[in-house]
Parts: sequence; structure tokens; C-alpha cells
Amino acid sequence: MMTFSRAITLLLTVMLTTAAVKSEEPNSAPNILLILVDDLRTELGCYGIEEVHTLNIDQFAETALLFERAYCQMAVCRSSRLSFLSGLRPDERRIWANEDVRPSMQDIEFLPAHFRNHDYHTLGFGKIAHGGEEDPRCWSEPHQVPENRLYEYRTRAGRALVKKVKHEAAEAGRPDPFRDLPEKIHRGMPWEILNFPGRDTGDEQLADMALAALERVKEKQFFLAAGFLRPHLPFVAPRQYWELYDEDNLPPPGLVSAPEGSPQLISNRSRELLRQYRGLPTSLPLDPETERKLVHGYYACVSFIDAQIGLLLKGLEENGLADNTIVIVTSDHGFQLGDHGMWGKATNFELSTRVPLLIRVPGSKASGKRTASLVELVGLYPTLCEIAGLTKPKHLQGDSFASLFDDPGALLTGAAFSQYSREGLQVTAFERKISATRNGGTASRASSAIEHCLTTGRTHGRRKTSQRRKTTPSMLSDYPVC
Ligand SMILES: [Ca+2]
Repeated sequence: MMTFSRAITLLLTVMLTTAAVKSEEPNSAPNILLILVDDLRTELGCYGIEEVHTLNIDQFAETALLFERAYCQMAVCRSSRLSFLSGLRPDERRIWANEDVRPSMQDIEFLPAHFRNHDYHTLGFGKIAHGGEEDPRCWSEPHQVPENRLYEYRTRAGRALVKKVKHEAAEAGRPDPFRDLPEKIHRGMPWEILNFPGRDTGDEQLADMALAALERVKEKQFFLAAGFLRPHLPFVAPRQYWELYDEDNLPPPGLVSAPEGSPQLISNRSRELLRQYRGLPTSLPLDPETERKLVHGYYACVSFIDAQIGLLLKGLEENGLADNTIVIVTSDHGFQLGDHGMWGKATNFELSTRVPLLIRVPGSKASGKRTASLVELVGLYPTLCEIAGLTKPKHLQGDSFASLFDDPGALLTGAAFSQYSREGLQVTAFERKISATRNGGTASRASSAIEHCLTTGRTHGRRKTSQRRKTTPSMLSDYPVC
């Protein structure tokens, strides 16, 4: 049996061979490519969800270790990202909401900064932290964002609406809703189908920027982070990705209401969707046609990002970097598409807190395998340190799960913790995902623990198989698999 250290030795050997092509001066540690996707559920083909088309990520999963039970620490962008980038749990600096004043974190060495301080050339593109809070200490070059950002409506109607919203805000003396992004301000439509040719959406620009950077820094030892915005609302994607799905046959939510007797505290009240976007009622339920359109738009955006990830991975291959680069694909949290009667994240439900996580360590015997071990995103920092052979900063609060690359069948921990604080109530609720046995448990036992949570109303129910729809080959004929 190959040990993890042997796998790393093999990786370094492969790397030296590749480095001989790259440069006269071989690198001493693997490169890192960190791909973050905003608000991505585990509804991917490689997670067993056949009706969502993610052929590039699925293909990548065949060469990576897939984490079936990875959880964020708080299901909102800023709290989750600052947690796994700092290696601290949200309570440590009270980062409980997107709107909180950011505490000083000058004493914290963030994940990219740690690699930078170990002679990596670090580059960040797009949404790595949240809302312009990228820490300049992280990057060897200035962090870059695409020209076109989150609210990038392109149709005539979409742009007219943006103009109208801006005008209304100015007339009322309110801040520009597309610049300052306060809560409780309606923006544009929650979806848009783009008919424009060319790669000018923010996420396409982001992929192209990262690809160009790969070509430019391939002689260096690099840590490159690319943070895509979709499938975050609004669900704006080119038409070809919308056409991958038949709106009339999209599966409905598995559970459409909150658990009986549950307190209002557990609900996000779908505020992100209802308060920030136009053309929707002020309260639920949505009409079935709107629900289908939203689910359709979300899936279209997932496939759209999958295509961009495929391009990045292809670029890695073409630059001779695949054999000496550790690749991570994950998200800050999940998203509820009407599940439990809620839209958005900001809850402790399974679909908000569980994230896709795939890590490819070249030369690892775990490639193409899956692990049912509970892991926390806050453990990503120490894990990457261990895999890359870096020391771990003392402040880290998460546990490394690097040993799973030696033994994907192990169950490392008995619990993963997620929390959410409700505005005004000053209450933080915790969700503990549990394994049936702390040591030596099996995947089936772990699954049983999830089922137990379901009966107590704490997790999301799976959709009925009969409600799922298979893809027809013609729908995928133009799908850009890289
Ligand atoms: Ca997010």
C-alpha cells in the first residue's frame, strides 16, 4: 500500500520530470490551482445527480478524490470564505454576516499568503474573499477581477431595468444599488438568457484571465485561485446552457416545507431572492412557472461554470502543468432551490451547508475515489499545507484531512460543525453532522447518520428517482467538454 508520503514523493518525482521541461530550476513543491464556485450545490453528475450536466467536473472527478460529506462552517459567502481562507471558525472573529464590519485580521496569515510566504507566486482572480475584501498580502501580483461582474444583465430589457433601478435610487437619495449593494434593495431580474456571442461575461473573462496567467507563470511555482460568480443569483448564462435543459421536466424540490413544528429561526425567509430581485412576489409561494424558471436558470449557470472549469483544466494540461499541480474544486456553501420552502442559502440545512469538494493530487492512489468521511472547509488550509509539504500556522482551528489520500475509506472525525446567526435575534444555531462511529466506521453507517438527521428534520430529502429526467444525447451535442 502506498503511503501518503510516498504519494507525495511520487508527485515530486513527476514534478521534477515535468519541471525539466518547464525550467532548468526544478520546483520544490507542487503548484496549487484553487477553483472556487459561488453557491454551488452538490448537484453535479459526479455526485450522482444525472439531470445536471457537469461533464467537465465529472471527468475531473475521475482523477480526483471526491468528498461526499464536506461542509462549510457558515452558509453565507463572506463568513464561509473568511473561515476557510483564514483557517478560523466564524466565531473566532465574529464574522457572522456579509454586512458585519470586518474585524481586524492583520494578525492572520491567510491561506494564499501562507503559500506566498513559502516562495509561491500567488495570483488571485475574481471572488476569492467577499465583496472587495481581498487581502493584498495574499497576492504576489495585484488581485484582478473581470470587467463584467455580478449584475451583468445584457439584454435590452435587462439593461433598461438596471438603468431604471439606478435612477429610482438616485431620485430617492439612496446609494447606487449596483455599487454599494445594501440589503433590502431590489435589483434586476433573477435570471437572464444571454444571446450574445463572444466570451464577455465576467466568468468567461475570469477563465480567460486565469488561462493567460497559467501560460505566463508556468515557469514559476504558483498558487492560483480563480473564483467564479455563477451560479450565484442572478442566474445569467448564455443561451446554449439554458438549452441543455427541458424546463417542463425539471425535478421539483424533494421537500417543499420546513419540518413540522420547527421554529421560524431556521428559515432564511428567502430574503435574498425576494428582496433583491424584481419581478417576484414579496412572499412565497412562487408560482410553479417561476419556480421552474429559477431552477432552470440555476442549472444553466452550473453547466456554464462547468464549461469554464473545463477550459481551465485543459489549459493546465496544455501547459504541461497537470502532473505537478494540485487542483481543488469547491464552493463557499450550497443553495436551496425551494427545498424546505426556502430559496437561497443562509440556513443550516443540508443543501446550504454541504459543499462539493474535489481535490486532485497527482500521483495519489486516491485519484478517482470517493470518501464518506466528514470534512470541514476550515480544514482545507491545514490539508493543503500538509499535501504541499508546508508548515502549518499555529492559529489554524480546522483539522487536516490529508490522510484521506492514503485511506479514503477512513472516517476521520465524528462531527462537522456549521452555524448560522439570525440578524436581530443574536442567536447562533449550530448543526452537527455526525458519523455513527468515530473510529473505524463505514460509509454505510455514516449514511445512516444522515438518514437519522432527516427524520428529525435537519437535512434535505433526496428527490424521488422517478422525478429525475435523463438527458437525451441531442441536448448535449453542443456541450463544450474540454
Ligand atoms: Ca456564496
